[in-house]
Amino acid sequence: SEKLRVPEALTFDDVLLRPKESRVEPDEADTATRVSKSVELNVPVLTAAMDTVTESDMAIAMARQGGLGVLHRNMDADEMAAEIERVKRYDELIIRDVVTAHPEQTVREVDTMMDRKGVSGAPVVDDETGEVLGIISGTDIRPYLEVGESDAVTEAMTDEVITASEDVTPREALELMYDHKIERVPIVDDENRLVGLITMRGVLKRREYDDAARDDGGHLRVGAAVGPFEVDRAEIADEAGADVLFIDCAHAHNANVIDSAREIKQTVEADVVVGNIGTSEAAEAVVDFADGVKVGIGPGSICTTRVVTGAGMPQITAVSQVADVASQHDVPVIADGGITYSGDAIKAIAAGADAVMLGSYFAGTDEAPGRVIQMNGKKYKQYRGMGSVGAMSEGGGERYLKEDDEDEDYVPEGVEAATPYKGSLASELHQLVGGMQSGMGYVGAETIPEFKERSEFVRVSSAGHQESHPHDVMITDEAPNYSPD
Ligand code: RVP
Repeated sequence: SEKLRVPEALTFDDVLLRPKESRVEPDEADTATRVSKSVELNVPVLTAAMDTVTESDMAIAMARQGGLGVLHRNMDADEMAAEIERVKRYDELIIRDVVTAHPEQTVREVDTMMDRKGVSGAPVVDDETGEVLGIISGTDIRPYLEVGESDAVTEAMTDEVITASEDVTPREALELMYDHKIERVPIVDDENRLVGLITMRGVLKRREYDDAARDDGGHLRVGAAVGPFEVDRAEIADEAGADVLFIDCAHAHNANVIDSAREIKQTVEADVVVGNIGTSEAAEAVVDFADGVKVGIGPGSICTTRVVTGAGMPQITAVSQVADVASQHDVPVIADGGITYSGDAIKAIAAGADAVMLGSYFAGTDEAPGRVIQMNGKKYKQYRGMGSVGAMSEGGGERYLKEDDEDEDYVPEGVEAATPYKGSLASELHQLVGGMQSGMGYVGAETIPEFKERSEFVRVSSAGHQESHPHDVMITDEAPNYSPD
């Protein structure tokens, strides 16, 4: 019958990248990409908007490493705003909460105060006007402690202060500090009033993260999930400084969802990524306004959508169908869910994605919410679907909820689970991205766009799949990037 003439859809394990001639060494492969029209990343990886994966700690760690964390929405809009602001303020170049000394204090008092606050220097500020009168450091104080500890701090301070204005760049600040052999530069307004402080330590600390995802003002980037009908939350998150809003819906190819997403897009300054979708028609329906699209109908490790509803789309086919349409409109594509190994992540990019989103891969790291649990001498962390009973009853589940559901009437589309404890996000991400770069090496591509162009798949049989994994041996030592299913 016509009904049974069905197209085939493929997923990660059905395909492999065909090796090609190459001159590319893996560590030369450049992973820079775009997640949405105006947000570029050096690392093409996002953490899932799930309450066991991404809160501000994860978002900070991800942005520092060059990726992007997407805050979950199982919290009210004000809490979300506070989380966004925490990420935005985190690696700030200019310290706003400055420890200051005051002219009427003695050298001894200032020394004690600096000791207590754990700083090695402080601007001396006029209480009335807020003007910077001088700057005092441990080195200035030391000689006075012997002979004049009750002298006024104004005796000991340096009064020719090198200051800068708020628009100073990290580089300029560092040059000022080197040129004048100083360790801190007060930031002042037009009337020489203190507004902040830049320290040598602060500038050098930021340098450790030279791949970090930062906005034009130098603040870490952060994404936030908003329900398709949560216009208020979208406005609040936007106001708080979120760089990208992710319309968080299990099936975004829905006329009401799309109308509302369009309205949100018109209201906010942030980029708006619409998802999830899994077909070319769904992509057609949103590419005229979306700043990015997110793909994944049922591939997630904790997701039961396909078994509960009978609907879904194997992820490699879903990504390539969406990407065929999105790429024609210059709309970036994010492949969300189902990625177990670094090889899956780079296959998603070969299928047409610009970046990948992962949940289970990172849920076991220190930066994910929740504590470490011990079972039978092994360490785990909790990981649950946002459509699981546990997550829905705590509020986040509108994504999977029918309007008049009561607690006990939930028809969940996710499960609650535990995942092995994995240590730091940085080392997990290093393995993931390293494996992806090696994949680029096998295909001979130096950049993500080139890789998307050049990569080809071969189809794998179940015998081929078995051959791919370690076989006919007993693994004796755990590899940092492989554990048997
Ligand atoms: P994974 O990386 O395979 O663990 O998948 C994570 C993705 O699964 C999320 O980004 C989200 O799209 C999806 N998800 C989250 N909750 C549920 C559910 O309860 N069904 N699915």
